[in-house]
Amino acid sequence: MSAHERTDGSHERTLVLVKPDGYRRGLTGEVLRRIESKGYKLVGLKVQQASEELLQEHYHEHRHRHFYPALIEFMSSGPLVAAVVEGTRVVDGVRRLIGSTDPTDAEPGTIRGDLGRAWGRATAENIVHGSDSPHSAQREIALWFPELAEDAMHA
Ligand code: DAT
Ligand code: MG
Repeated sequence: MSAHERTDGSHERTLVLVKPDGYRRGLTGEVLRRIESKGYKLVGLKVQQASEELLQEHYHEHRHRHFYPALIEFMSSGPLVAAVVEGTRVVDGVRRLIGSTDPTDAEPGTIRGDLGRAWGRATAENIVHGSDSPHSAQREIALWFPELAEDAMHA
């Protein structure tokens, strides 16, 4: 956590992934548009094919869940877009923009509610990931953007 976060929280950061389904469907711009239009700032952005090793680290907490093998396969199924987004209370704010995990249940108005649906597969394909806490965000940013994690440590 940087000195700025301790005082006013304006430098809070979160990790966003436009998952392979979102990227394939051409929804990257729409997802980022919603996040930017809300007023948050993009501070890191890249397209990449994630390695299984990276995805296993990223989803470590889910490694014993029934959907885990399908989740890793899905997340490996094509390029995705990784972004670091900054702003006061951005972790919570982005989670609210994204909506709940199951895209059928996600409220209309949210990214998953408006753009996602169930496809009857073993893992939910729900377009986007957002870190679930500032602690998770720090861990995930270090995985996906080691160059920015370095910045934060020196800030
Ligand atoms: P979220 O992505 O909303 O933070 P999570 O961290 O609990 O949700 O799970 C990670 C991903 O795993 C989620 O985006 C989709 C998939 N997933 C989670 N729970 C699932 C379930 N019960 N059935 C199928 N896929 C699931
Ligand atoms: Mg999660």
